[in-house]
Parts: sequence; C-alpha cells; structure tokens
Amino acid sequence: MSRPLVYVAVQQFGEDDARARTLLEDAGFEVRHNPFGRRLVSGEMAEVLQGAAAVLAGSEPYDARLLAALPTLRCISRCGVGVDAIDMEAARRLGIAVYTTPDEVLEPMAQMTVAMILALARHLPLYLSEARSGQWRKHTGVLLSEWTIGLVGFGRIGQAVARALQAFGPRLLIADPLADPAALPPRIEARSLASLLAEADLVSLHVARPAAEGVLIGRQELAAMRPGSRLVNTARGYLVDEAALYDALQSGHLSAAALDVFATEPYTGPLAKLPQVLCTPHVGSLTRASRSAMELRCVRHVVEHFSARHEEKATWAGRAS
Ligand code: 8YV
Repeated sequence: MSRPLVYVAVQQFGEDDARARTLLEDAGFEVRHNPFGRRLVSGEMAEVLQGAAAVLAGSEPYDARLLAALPTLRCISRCGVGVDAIDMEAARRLGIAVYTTPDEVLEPMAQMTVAMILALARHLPLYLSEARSGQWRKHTGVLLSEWTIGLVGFGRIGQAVARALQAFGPRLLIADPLADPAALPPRIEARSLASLLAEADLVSLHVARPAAEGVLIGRQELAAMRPGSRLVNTARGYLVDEAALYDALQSGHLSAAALDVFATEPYTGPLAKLPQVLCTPHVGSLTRASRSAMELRCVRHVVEHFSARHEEKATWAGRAS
C-alpha cells in the first residue's frame, strides 16, 4: 500500500520555516514538490498532479476538466485565500474538498495595502525612478488625513485595510453591495461604486470577484475617477483593464498607481515602465510570519482532512463516485 501523495504546487514552501514541511512528512504522506520554480500552467497540470491525493495550491488554475482528469484527488488546500482559479462547482460535484487560509492573509494584506497607499501619498515610485536617473526633485506629498480613500470590496481584507488606515485619519468610503450600511464600523461611509470613484483621491480594490464576471475597473470607471487620483490593486489583475489604466496614467488623468497583481503573471508589460507606477510581483501576503502561518494552516487542513475522515486504504487509489 503506497502512501498518499501530496503535491506541493506552491512555489515557496518551507523557505524560512521548516515546520510545515516536517508536519507533512511526519504525517506519513509522500511529498512531491513543484520543480519548475514558477506557477504550474494548465497544459501540464493533469500530468504533473496525476496520482495526488491532495495538492497544496497556489493560484494556478483548477478547471472542471482538470479536476475530472485527477481521479485520486480528494483535497485542494490553498496557501492563500482566493478560490477564483478553482472551479468550485466541479470540486463540489467530484467530492474534492477545498480549504483556504483566510485569517493568515489579513494582516500582511492590510500592511501591504497601507504601504502602497503611503508610497503613493509621498511619491515614492517617482523618487525611485528619478534618483536612478540622477534627478534631485522635490514633490509635495500629502498626509493621509488629507485624502478620501475608497475601498472597493469590504470583506475581511477590506475591513482589515480600513482598520489599519484609520490610524492615519483619512476619510474612508466603501463600495460593497454585500455590506449593510447600517452595520458599518464608525467613520466609514457606504457609497455606490460610481459615487466612490467620483469622490475618492485613491481607490483600492479588495473584491473577490471571479474572472468570469469580467473587468470591474474598465475605461469607463477610470474616466469616472477624480482627475489626479490613484489606483491600488492588491486583489486580482483581471479586475482592471490594464490598457485603459496605462492610457489614464499616460494622459495624467490618474496620477499614480500601485499594482501587486496583473492579468497575466509574471507581468512584463508597459505599466512597469511608468515612473509613477509601483509594481510588485503578487506578494501582498508574503511576509515571513504570515507565510509560515499560511503554510502550517495549509498543511494542517490536509492532515486533518484525511485523519478526520478515517480514509479507507482503498480510497487512496481512486475517488468514490
Ligand atoms: C497568493 C493570494 O495566492 O491568497 C491569495 O488568494 O492571492 C496570495 O496569497 C499566494 O501568495 C500564493 O501562494
């Protein structure tokens, strides 16, 4: 009887903290790691994941066809919170459990977002680029208390960002059709998306909207933003029309942007060349402490999934239909 195989698809695993790796090995699983040093791509996944009982998943795509082609797969444990790359309906139908690490991403995401907002408030991307070309120029910044900041999406991450921002005293608006305006925390005002875009000096995205629903901030929404305002996106790249954003920045209608996520990653497009744009490689949740906590939680979900269900030996060989 072979040991159940856990495939570690996430790229960084156990780099700063060996506890998750040890926990996985001590639990008796056979462990195989993504050897490519990059995100898995859909064309290779059916082969690479064949025989796996569980996968420690990053943001690579798990569509219905792939899931159906992996008959031994019982559990997808995301090292992260978004399930937009997983066909949840197919997973449910096929009896594949999906787990995420929602608590562990809150603090790093909030801190990354605040870091990006502060960077734009004080023109840090611009200084970086000007210093590199030998320019010594001063640009007057703002205190966050001078700004109206609009948070699009007020789930747990949006709320964590709002709490962190309140230390700096900006006026805070939120747009979220699921948020009850009567139940909002103090000093936070609800708006429609259109009103928020028209009022905010900076708009930050925190929505868990699937790619299939299309772009949220397109040419029209960018045009509706205040002249000179800014966009921060730490959620998902497909939420923003990147070509329209580039045009809005080039024309000066938007004065700056900070982007951690892109429609296609790794991103090599023109936004990265603009001096007023801060680009980071999808690292919003990546801090030493939070990564360790995410990895541990991610592994615990797998260990608990299999031990709680007292899996019959026979089921390792194939999913019961
Ligand atoms: C990455 C994220 O998935 O939580 C999410 O949904 O976007 C990120 O945390 C994670 O870093 C990949 O392991």
